[in-house]
Amino acid sequence: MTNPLYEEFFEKHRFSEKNFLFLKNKETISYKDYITSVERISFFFKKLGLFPGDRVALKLKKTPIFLSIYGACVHRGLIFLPLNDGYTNDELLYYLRDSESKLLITDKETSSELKSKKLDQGFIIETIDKDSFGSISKELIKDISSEKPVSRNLNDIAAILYTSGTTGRSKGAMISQENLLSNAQTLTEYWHFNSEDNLIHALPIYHTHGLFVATNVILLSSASMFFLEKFELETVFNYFPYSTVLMGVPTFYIRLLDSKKLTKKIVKNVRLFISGSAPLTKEINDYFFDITGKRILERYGMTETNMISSNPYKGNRISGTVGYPLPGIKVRITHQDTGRLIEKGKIGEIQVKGKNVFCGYWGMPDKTANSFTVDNYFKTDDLGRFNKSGYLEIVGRLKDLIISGGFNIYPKEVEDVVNSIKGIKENAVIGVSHKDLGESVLCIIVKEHKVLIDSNLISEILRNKLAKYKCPKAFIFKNSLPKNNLGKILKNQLREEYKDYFK
Ligand code: MCA
Ligand code: AMP
Repeated sequence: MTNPLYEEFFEKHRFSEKNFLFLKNKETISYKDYITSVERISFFFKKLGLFPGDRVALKLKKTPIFLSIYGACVHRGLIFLPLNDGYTNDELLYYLRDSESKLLITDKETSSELKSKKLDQGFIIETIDKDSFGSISKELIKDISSEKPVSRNLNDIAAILYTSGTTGRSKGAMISQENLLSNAQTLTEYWHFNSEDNLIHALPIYHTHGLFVATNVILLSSASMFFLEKFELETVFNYFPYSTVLMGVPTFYIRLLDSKKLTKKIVKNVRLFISGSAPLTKEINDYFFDITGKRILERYGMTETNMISSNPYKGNRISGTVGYPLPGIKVRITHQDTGRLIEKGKIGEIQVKGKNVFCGYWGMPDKTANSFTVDNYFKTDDLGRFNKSGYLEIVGRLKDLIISGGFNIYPKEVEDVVNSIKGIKENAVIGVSHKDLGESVLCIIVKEHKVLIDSNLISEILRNKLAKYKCPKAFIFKNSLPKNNLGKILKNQLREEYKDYFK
């Protein structure tokens, strides 16, 4: 094979009239038309002078062209680098500079802003808007003779996905063709995907979940997707009778359960409900089962590892667990301090090894080395244990991380920005239980003496520096923060004190 990922996910659909995407306005995009746009964009990349291995960053709303650019990058051997469309310019520029991206594809507004502030140094900008207008749009209608995909092998990097960290800078996880292909093959088989499937795709496509889990599995199994811009409750209910699978974060299921429309009848044709990215409580899983008669299948993954474990397709799906390690993937539990293997049933750090595990952090060999054990297991920083039946349970995290509606927020990043505001002495950012989002962000602040600053002003400052989902939903002002003898803020104490804040 000359480009295994291209051949398995894209090439085979060249002549297929089957629908790949169903859009909200009743339009459809066939596989054949999709591959045509992939090849046209790939040709455009060639004309721009891009070479295999160059990084192509995207900051775009969720549209079909996003997926065409993904395919075009694989075709041309470029490294696909999708970014949250809600990032501020500060955040965006960090990723562009760190990855030394050659090209940014974004909307006209972002492009004009970067250009007017002369922030477009070191990379080309091309534009595409929600309605498909922009500098790339004319390329989509040009007739080009199709070219063969650039030769690549399984070890070549296909994508970089940034993940934040508890300390320091965000890290670009380098994901190879083999990482993507092996995981998609495993999931397709494990979850019984086939060409008859219609998936409701309501997730963002700049993360592993919506991009690699959902989209890659559909491409591999030649199935179709109802491609929604975002999770819209009413639209999801309208699609249920025509769908076979929903993939979502727990918030999707919480919102579905809040509606009287959720009945056994409406989900009759849906063969599989999958949840991941954040803990699904036993309560929600069991309640969903009571209402629909269908047991949500919970699975576990990470940007660095793709999917690690899953409850079984056939057999017992146990709520409160993330199932068995997927075929071909090794999962072990080790003592969080000594790193030694521990007895079955005891809690320790979850470590993972397999073809699914990424190749390291872009430009950060030390961080990469620190993330692996000597025998090459990836350290997840998640705490878990295997129960008596061999199901994995996630019981906590070693990392100071908040997961809000499936988005990861690292308190350190938010705290640093809050601390940079004049008049703020110190602050602590914590995750607090939230009915809709699972966890939500709360910021506890100590102001300098006699400073006049309120939560509205702080909120406004943060919104210019951080993507909205990272911004605290509430601020609390105190005279001091609880600390231990070494001066470390006692976050557990704060979490306990404010645990009912969003209730
Ligand atoms: C939106 N907002 C949020 C979130 N989403 N705030 C906190 N947490 C969130 N998750 C903010 C918006 O900025 C906005 O702020 C306000 O809430 C409402 O925005 P809206 O767009 O209406 O929100 P929504 O449509 O209700 O979105 C909630 C959502 C969405 C459906 C839960 O966040 C979502 O689709 N999450 C999925 C994330 C995901 O795919 N994660 C996978 C990561 P304002 O009102 O101030 O303007 S990959 C991963 O974790 C691993 C690999 C894995 O295992 O999958
Ligand atoms: P990300 O860095 O966005 O890839 O998020 C990965 C993290 O999400 C994991 O390390 C876990 O902490 C969390 N996660 C993913 N799936 C689940 C799940 N089913 N239950 C609990 N936590 C999960």
